Amino acid sequence: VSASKPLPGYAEWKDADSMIVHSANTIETRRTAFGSGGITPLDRLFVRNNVTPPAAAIVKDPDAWQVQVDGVAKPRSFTVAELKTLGLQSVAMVLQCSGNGRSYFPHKPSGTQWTVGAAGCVVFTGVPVKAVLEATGGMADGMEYMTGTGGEEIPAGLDPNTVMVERSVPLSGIEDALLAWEINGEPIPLAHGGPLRMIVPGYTGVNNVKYVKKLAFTKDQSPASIQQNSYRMSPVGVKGTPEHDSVWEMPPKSWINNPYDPAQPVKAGKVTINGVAMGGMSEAEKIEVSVNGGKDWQKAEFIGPDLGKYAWRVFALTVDLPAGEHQLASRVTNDDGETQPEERVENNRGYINNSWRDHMITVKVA
Ligand code: MSS
Repeated sequence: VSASKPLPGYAEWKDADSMIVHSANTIETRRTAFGSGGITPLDRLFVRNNVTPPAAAIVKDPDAWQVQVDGVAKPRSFTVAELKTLGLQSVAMVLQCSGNGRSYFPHKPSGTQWTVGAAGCVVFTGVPVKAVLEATGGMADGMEYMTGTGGEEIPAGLDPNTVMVERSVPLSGIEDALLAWEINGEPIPLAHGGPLRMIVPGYTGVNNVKYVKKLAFTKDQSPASIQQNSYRMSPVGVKGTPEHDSVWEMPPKSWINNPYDPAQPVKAGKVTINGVAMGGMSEAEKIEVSVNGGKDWQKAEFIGPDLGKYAWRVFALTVDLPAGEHQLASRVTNDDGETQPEERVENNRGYINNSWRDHMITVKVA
């Protein structure tokens, strides 16, 4: 069990034993704590804030929270109570930080050294963005992006572009996007972006703007530094700029969660290996496991309910493991025929690591 700091106040309701607290704004789920039911319990879900979250008072009366909608025929603001009259949809989806798996990059990118636990699978409920568009007379002409602005206060005297959490996604992201007020059936707590969050299923964590106070359809991407320079796939050693691809859609990825606990020796004989597999932008279709470091692969089974293309699925495979050391790996293929690669895509800040080799684990069987 690696060293962990105390949970910060806004997240003190988390299950401390299940979390690795890197800092007050970066809290990861332990690899042993995902469970095998497919949905991540809220008290074990990771937290990542780029800046200090707003005061807890904003979730006291969630229905009163207001969001301004711009870049439409009839711009206006809505309370959450009003949004609740416009439509209802739920989506089970992987919420995963762009930097999940960063600690496996050999060049030691700056940023939180996440292993596998800056991810979870949760159910968001809210109103489809398409219904909000309908209620506002449709998108204004010439818009190319959906831009969400976080509700954090900008400290006086600072250039807002350097601090604000404002993210733009291409219009294709709208299809399944929500303005959500519930997570796993509960009002979204402050830690996860209540009272209202912009949800773009299939896109990395940062594109799911918490405490969203403005939803705008825009010609250009946000001028905020978090859009222009951060979350860009720039080469190692090169600072991100708008010329580099923005971190948006997630690729297929899987990893094994059990057997993993270094404190729990595995007994020789039958062992049930299990983990999670996500397809990214299409359904996880096939999952394979290797018990010899990726030399041979065998098909594992998805277990439990299929919660749709944006969710992850738990997989399991029972094998016979003799005494000795074994390297266990998994690799998923999605419905578009895209297979999780052996190698990561190198990039300066260590985003989107889906290398099966980096996520491989070594178990000692006695
Ligand atoms: N939003 C806001 N408003 N703010 C902040 O800071 N962050 C991001 C998202 N959103 C933020 C937001 C990130 S970055 C992430 S991951 C996510 O969120 C997380 O979530 P949770 O709930 O888990 O905490 Mo990376 O890509």
